[in-house]
Amino acid sequence: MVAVPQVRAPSLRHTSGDNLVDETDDLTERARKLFSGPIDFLKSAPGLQFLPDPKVPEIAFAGRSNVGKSSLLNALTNRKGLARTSNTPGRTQELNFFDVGNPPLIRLVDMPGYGFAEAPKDLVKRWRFLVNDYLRGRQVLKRTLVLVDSRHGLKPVDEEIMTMLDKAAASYHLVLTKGDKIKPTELAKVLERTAEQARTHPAAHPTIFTTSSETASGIAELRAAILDAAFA
Ligand SMILES: Nc1nc2c(ncn2[C@@H]2O[C@H](COP(=O)(O)OP(=O)(O)OP(=O)(O)O)[C@@H](O)[C@H]2O)c(=O)[nH]1
Ligand SMILES: [Mg+2]
Repeated sequence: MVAVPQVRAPSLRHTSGDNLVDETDDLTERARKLFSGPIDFLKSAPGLQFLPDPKVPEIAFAGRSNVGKSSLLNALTNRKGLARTSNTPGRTQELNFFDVGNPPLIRLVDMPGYGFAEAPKDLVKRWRFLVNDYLRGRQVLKRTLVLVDSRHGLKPVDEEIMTMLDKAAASYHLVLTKGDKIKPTELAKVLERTAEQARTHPAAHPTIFTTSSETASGIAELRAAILDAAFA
């Protein structure tokens, strides 16, 4: 077993004259600050043997191909081209690690999508094993974000990965993506239905996020949840 050093959230206390002043205790504000600081691509891992040292809390982005994982990572970090996005499913092919903070306080992990039928079968299998093994076995993984296209809601392949995470007791947030693509009334219905379905999954966090990487709706809230999960 690898010993994981204790990592603390950045202290936002600073001295003003001789006084120690609390700048803010607000999680959203702390998350905003952290995510507007240095964020760097660390490495791509095509296999488990290439993972970085497990010394920093990690948050993973999982979900079907083209659901918007890389776009969400870019929106959260306010950097357009940090993670590579594409209209063509299958853009992200390895586990990509991004350091938030310098020295890093949190690592974001962009992953290949699952359920991508057009890719060669052995490639899909390899991605699936890599993603599943990482999600099930990574000790510093503090939370997984399971992204779901808000236009479609949960598909059988989403439920499959949720069940896999349930069995591994690996806690996850469902995140409805591309909220700008449907009407708010529709989005509310999908959210309600998804929450109902999530209740049967023990590792699903009760809070479900609705986001848009286009309009940045829901992004500040998700940043706060990431910071919270990383240091819970
Ligand atoms: N309108 C809108 N489009 C989005 C949003 N998020 C992603 N997209 C688009 O959806 C497509 C796929 O986005 P990606 O971020 O590459 O999706 P991915 O899940 O990383 O895909 P893979 O790496 O192939 O698994 C791109 O054309 C994005 O511009 C969103 O919130 N709103
Ligand atoms: Mg991607």
